[in-house]
Amino acid sequence: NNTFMLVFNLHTQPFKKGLKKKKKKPRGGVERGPDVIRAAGLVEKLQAQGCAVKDYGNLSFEEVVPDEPVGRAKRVRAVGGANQKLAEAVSRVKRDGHTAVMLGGDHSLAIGSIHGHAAALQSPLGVVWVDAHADINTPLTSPTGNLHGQPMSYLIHELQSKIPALPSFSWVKPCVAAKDLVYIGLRDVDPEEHYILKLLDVKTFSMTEVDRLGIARVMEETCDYLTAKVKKPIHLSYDIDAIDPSVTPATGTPVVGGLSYREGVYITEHLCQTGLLSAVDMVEVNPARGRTEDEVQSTVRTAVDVLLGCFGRRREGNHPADYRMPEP
Ligand code: B3U
Ligand code: MN
Ligand code: MN
Repeated sequence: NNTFMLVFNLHTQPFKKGLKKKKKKPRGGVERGPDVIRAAGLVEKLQAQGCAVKDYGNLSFEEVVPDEPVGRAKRVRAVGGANQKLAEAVSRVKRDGHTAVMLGGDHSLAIGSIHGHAAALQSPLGVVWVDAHADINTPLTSPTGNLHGQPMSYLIHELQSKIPALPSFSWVKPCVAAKDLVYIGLRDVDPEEHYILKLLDVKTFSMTEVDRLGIARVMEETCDYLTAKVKKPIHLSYDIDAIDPSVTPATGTPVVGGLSYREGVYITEHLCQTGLLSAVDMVEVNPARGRTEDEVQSTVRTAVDVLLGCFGRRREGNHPADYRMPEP
């Protein structure tokens, strides 16, 4: 049960000046996610449940100046270069046979994370994308130009003819088939993204399906769908904004009507039991977006619990396999 942890603290949106001014104490942006998740005891808690953990620390990235928008796409060179570095690191961890955990940072890190994961495997990958958003805009459909709304578009084979050449992105090769992707938690999808999802017949469990089927059925169907032919290793890309903002408010783009804490954790308990979980991203925890310390703590604690669920924690209780009762 080896957990090897990688951290990626890239943020694609510059820290907003207006936000900074309003706050008495600026607390940093989404790049501080990994450190607050560590401070909440992630490593120690994983070790306590029997995982061997190596914290690789924060990957460091050079600021690219200038990094002028390409069309509407922002911070392309910085994000491209940083993801190339991340992909190589993830590949190494996977080739050594470990499970990789990537802490964000924003969801653009999935480009390097999934790319590196796929490169290390000789077989195809299944991707479970848990998010309020589909993050499948191409640079040309994106209404915002934010790369964290686009990562899946770079990775899907079927979209390649729609992706323009971007500086620092030439290393990115599509590595996921549309049929090997499942979304859970969607409720804020752009019209262009909805078109793409329908065009490619991507499997989606929006909040409507979570309401209709219940999370247990959603997870059964997700795993049946991904493993119907062959048991593929699973990459879980978990955006904390999939969970309802009443539970995880400290995130960049909260959307009402999300997963409950219990549904959010159930997803990981179920995936863990398949034995196929091969890499996990935990992204978009942004301590600066919590209005109170309680909001930050609730968000961070939930992110930690989601990750613990990925590595064997069960709510029924847990005990080590070698536990022996004390004899009188
Ligand atoms: N779909 C919009 C909004 C968005 C996506 N992901 C987040 N926000 N976090 C976009 O920018 O592509
Ligand atoms: Mn996302
Ligand atoms: Mn999101």
